[in-house]
Amino acid sequence: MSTVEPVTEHQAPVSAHREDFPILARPMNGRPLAFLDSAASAQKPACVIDAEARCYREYYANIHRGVYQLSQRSTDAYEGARKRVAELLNAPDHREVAFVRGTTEAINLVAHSFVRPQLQPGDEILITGMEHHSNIVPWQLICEETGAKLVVSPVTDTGEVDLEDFRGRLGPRTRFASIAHVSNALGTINPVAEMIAAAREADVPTLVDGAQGVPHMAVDVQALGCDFYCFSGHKLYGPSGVGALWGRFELLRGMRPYQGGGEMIRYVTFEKSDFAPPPQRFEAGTPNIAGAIALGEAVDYVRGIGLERIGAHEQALLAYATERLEAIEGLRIIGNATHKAGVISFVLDGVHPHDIGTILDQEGVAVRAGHHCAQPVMDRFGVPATVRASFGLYNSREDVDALVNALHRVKEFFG
Ligand code: C6P
Repeated sequence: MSTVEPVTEHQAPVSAHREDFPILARPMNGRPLAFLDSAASAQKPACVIDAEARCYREYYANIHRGVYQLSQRSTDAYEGARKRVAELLNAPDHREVAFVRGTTEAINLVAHSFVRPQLQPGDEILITGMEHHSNIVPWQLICEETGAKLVVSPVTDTGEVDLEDFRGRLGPRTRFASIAHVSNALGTINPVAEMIAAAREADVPTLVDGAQGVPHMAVDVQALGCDFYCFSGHKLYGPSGVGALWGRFELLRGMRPYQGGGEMIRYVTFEKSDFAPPPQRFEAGTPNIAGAIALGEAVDYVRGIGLERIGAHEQALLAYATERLEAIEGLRIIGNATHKAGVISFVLDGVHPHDIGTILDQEGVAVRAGHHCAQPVMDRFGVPATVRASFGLYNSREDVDALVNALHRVKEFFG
């Protein structure tokens, strides 16, 4: 497998940003906290926490409604956050970004507003075998309602998509393809640009689930060529309960609203309502105003450090962790793709992942143990669950060392 790369001077300062995260200064069971669960949700830097608090303390009011100054200030900050998200994704137009609760809501929105109205019995939706439940269940629901079929391109033994297989499953009945940028359970970085190109050749629109992509790499939706891209704020060092859906304007403009309510209309009578243009059409009701503003701050924060630098730092950690974990007898890494983000899933002979997670916690090491909301991936690899260590910009080799030392304690404990 990978050899250990020295952490270069260029990469070293990234983990120094640990100091930006107040929670990481708090000991866990008397030890420095080794937080290795950023794929579930990342910790928040002080600037993000402060941005949300500042909104509530200094200028909070409902947006798009008030003529008074506070409301105008909130509206400007909220719309400013939308522009930041558009820049993060290199979207051509900020009106193509709708704030949603997160990746899950974004996928449901596209499923119900874009895909479902087009589906006929026998039509197909294509996904891969490594999707998170959020990119499986919404499609199953609309397939059940319409008689369409969910088609799955299986995962290889190394935890990768087989591009030829994926291409081969794009047929005349395929109406949509929805694919993870990065697998949350395996860490695999999918060749999404090639997959999207194949779908475009077959005239099939695409959505990329970027929940695990955006925190680890620079994303350019124009270069990718997809039709929709979505992510969750809480995995990008922003608040929970807010995320973004990007979609091509010409598609968004033709889509029915996902929910009805205030703010998404132009004119309402009891006979008929006229809908607002995107993105307001998809933001019914009062949104997570302070959360969206704080997400804008998180975007500035990661862009200030540089997503390429964050990605390189995590790659170095991944290589180091892979080498150290592989040296542990009885430990098996699940997911050995050539291109991986900072996510390592593994099992240890004779010890249930939940027991491992509990002992690691006692040693101050936070990991996720379970099926990671990706049960088909567990089935594919014949395991009920895995332990998953995932990296953020604040992690360092010390965190990996703490994980490895704690795993030796697990082995001692279980004999
Ligand atoms: N994965 C994990 O521990 P939400 O919950 O809407 O913010 O994100 C859902 C989601 C969708 N796609 C992928 C690839 C994901 O990883 C996630 C969230 C977390 O892996 C929580 S289950």
